[in-house]
Amino acid sequence: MDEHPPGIESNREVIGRIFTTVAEAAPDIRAGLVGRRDAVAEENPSGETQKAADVYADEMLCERLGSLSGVGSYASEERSDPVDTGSGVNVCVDPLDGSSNLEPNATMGTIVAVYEDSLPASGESIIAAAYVLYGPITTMMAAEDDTTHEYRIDSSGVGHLMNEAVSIPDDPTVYGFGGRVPDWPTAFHSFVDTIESDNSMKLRYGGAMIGDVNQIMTYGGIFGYPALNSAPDGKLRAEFEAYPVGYIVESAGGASSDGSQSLLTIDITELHERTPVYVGNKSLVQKLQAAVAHW
Ligand code: P6P
Repeated sequence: MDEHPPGIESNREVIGRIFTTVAEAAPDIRAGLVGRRDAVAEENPSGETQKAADVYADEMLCERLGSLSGVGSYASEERSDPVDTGSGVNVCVDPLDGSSNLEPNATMGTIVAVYEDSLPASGESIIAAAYVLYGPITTMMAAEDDTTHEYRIDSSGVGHLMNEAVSIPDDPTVYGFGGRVPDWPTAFHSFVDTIESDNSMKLRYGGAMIGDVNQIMTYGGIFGYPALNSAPDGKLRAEFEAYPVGYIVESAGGASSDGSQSLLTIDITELHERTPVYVGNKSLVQKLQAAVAHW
């Protein structure tokens, strides 16, 4: 039970409104993908080509989340700086994760993170996170109070509980790692070799973090976008991808790492800062850390 002075909204109430708003937006984002596969002239702050669908989802979520009572700022992968929207928690969004999957009609997602601290916030100030997965059906993993629940989102944007208190399966069976294999550091390559020598493990990599992480949440295993020889910080953004997914996976009994520590304990100084990302079963993340700690 939230104990707070009358009239001062609890974070729980604001988080509930944020999750409901993201669920309600999901069918509209999904419907808006049609006819928005083309690239636009601009690049996002990470230097990546923006698709019309990225801009569409970002503008919708900025308007809907930014207008909520209790949301103090809106930031996204598609914008250089946060938008001041009043007072309260700070919302960071990857509006359309994996938009390069739009042309081949593969999975994509929306990621949302809620921080108490001002931006750029550390992972330790995250108080809630969720991702929407645009797959054969639309689902949402939502985590707060260190617990993750899974919902089916219907065509009206209403969430229906599918899996209460999600727990990653104890016996891992899938793995997937980003980046080009020749660009993997030797120690990481050796770790992947040990994974591949285990005949209970199968490769699952779809090119959109949310689709690949949802494989891990469903079947157990490990996903990573590693530090690369050409990019020691990897590709994924801490504020918009690593912290929220790390929080969701850890709240489901899994582990996250940047190669040496939980993603939630790494500090950032820039809003769009990147970090290596590994998430999955604790046993596999521990083996990963042992393998890459000395490279
Ligand atoms: P690559 C999508 O662009 C993304 O940010 C993540 O969703 C995904 O895990 C990664 O990049 C895929 O990168 O190099 O395999 O195309």
